[in-house]
Order: sequence, then C-alpha cells, then structure tokens
Amino acid sequence: MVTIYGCKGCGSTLVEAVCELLGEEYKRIEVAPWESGPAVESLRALNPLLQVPTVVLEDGTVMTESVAIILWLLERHPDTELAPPPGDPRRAAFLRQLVFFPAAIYPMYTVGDFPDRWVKDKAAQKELKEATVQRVLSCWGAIEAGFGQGPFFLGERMTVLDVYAAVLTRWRPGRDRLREVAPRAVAAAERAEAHPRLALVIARNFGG
Ligand SMILES: N[C@@H](CCC(=O)N[C@@H](CS)C(=O)NCC(=O)O)C(=O)O
Repeated sequence: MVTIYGCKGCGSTLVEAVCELLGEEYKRIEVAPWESGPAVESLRALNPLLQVPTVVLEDGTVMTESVAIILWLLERHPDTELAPPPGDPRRAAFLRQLVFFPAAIYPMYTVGDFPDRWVKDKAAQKELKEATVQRVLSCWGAIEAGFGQGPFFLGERMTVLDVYAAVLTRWRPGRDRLREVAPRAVAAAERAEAHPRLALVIARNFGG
C-alpha cells in the first residue's frame, strides 16, 4: 500500500485518482502545506519543499512530483490501458503531453498561489497572479491546437492524460474560462470524470 500525503483538491487528487483506476491500494493523509501542525511537520520531514503530492512507498521510499509518481504507478500495472505502452505509436505524444502538465501549467499555480513569495509589492503580486492565469490560458490554447480526433486526449480510450486534465481544469481560472480556449480538452476532462471510480475521487476532493 502506498501512503499519499495530500490535501483536498490539490495535485494529490491526481495520484488518488490513478490509484483508484489502477486498483492500487493507498492510504491518504490530509495535510494542507500552508497550515501549521503535526501533519505539516511530518510532511516537511519527507519533503522539505512542503508540497503535495508526496508519496511514501511500501519500502519507505519517498516520491514527489506528480508525473514521476504516475509513471511509477503505471509501471506497476503494465497491462493497463491508461497509457500507451513503450513502442506504441501514441507513446511520444503521450509523454509530451504528460510532462507538459507539470512542466508548463502546474508551476503557474506554484507562483500564482503565493505571489508574495516572489514579489513584495501588493500591486505587483496582483499583476503576477493575473499573468499566471494568462499563461495557463495560453498553455490550454496550445493543448487545444494539437488536440487530436478525440473524444479523449489520445483518441477513443481514456488515459491518465484525461485524468490530469480533469484535475487541472478545476483550478483557476476554472472550466468556463478554459472552455473558451480549449473546448475539446475540457470536454475530454469532463468525459473522464464520468468514469465512476474517477467521479468518486473528484467528489471527495472537490465536492458534489
Ligand atoms: N511539481 C510538483 C508540484 C506540487 C505542488 O506544487 N503542489 C501544491 C499543491 S497542488 C503545493 O503543495 N503547494 C504548496 C507550496 O508550493 O508551497 C508536482 O508535480 O507534484
């Protein structure tokens, strides 16, 4: 069993969702990194950056970075249809998109959630936060420009890309605004959420 340190609606939702879909057993420890208390101190001991998802494997190995954790989980379930296997013609597109989420989009929240970490002036903080939103919109626009035939990111079958999209499209600036620049990608995210096991995790993390 893996132990997931996470907080409701955070990137840990992604890891919970992939565990659920793969049938991987997991235990969840709720910890909001920006609060104080014993749970945060346990997280700090595992991950000095105080970020979630942080995962502890059965042998005590600590993993951070959502995509590393997802790839590790996929390796444990080589027969899964949640990712095209090595050698599959869709593999390059899969890897490109999988890494794009945490490399291009996720950091906009690392900056925009805590603008006071980066600039002191209040007006500059507001400007910085808005700039991250604009960049998120551009990134989703780029995804849409390269979106294939659908209905999911890689075609007929849902993969972890759709799961990633389901979580990220729930973040700032929200689906209605993202739909304006990336209607097919948002539709794939919403279609993925209809999967009963994913719906369960989404409801637990985002409500309703
Ligand atoms: N690169 C990391 C980013 C993780 C991350 O930024 N998580 C957010 C929550 S969604 C967090 O813990 N933020 C607290 C902080 O950065 O101080 C990943 O892909 O897992």
